Amino acid sequence: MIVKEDCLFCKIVAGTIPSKKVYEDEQILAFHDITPAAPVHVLLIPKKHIDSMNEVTQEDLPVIGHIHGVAIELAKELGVNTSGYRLINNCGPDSGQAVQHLHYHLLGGANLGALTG
Ligand code: D5M
Repeated sequence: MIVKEDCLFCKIVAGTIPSKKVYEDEQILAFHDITPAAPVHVLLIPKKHIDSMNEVTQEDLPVIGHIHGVAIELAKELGVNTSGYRLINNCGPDSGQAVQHLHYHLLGGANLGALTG
């Protein structure tokens, strides 16, 4: 497993920084965001350290698909599948990516507004 020593989310994966886990398996972890932007705000990450979407390789694509599948299941479990939700990845400076470990935000539980227009 690729781990980056000074990475916040690698420390969450290792358990040296606590998190409120909602899902975990060998490949991925999902936990509540510490500064929720919506009533439901969960982060889904690969356990393998990947800096951002830009560093995703062909061999990482199955885990990206797996994250997507688990996000669909968590949306059901957290009761937002019918009301609606958003799955977001921030990549790079213009997106506001603050943590350099690939992650997806699952947001719901309120009207999130239009992303554009
Ligand atoms: O989003 C990074 C997200 O990471 C941001 O919404 C806060 C969240 N965050 C930061 N530290 C923690 C800890 N310790 N637990 C849970 N969530 C955390 P970005 O897309 O990089 O802007």
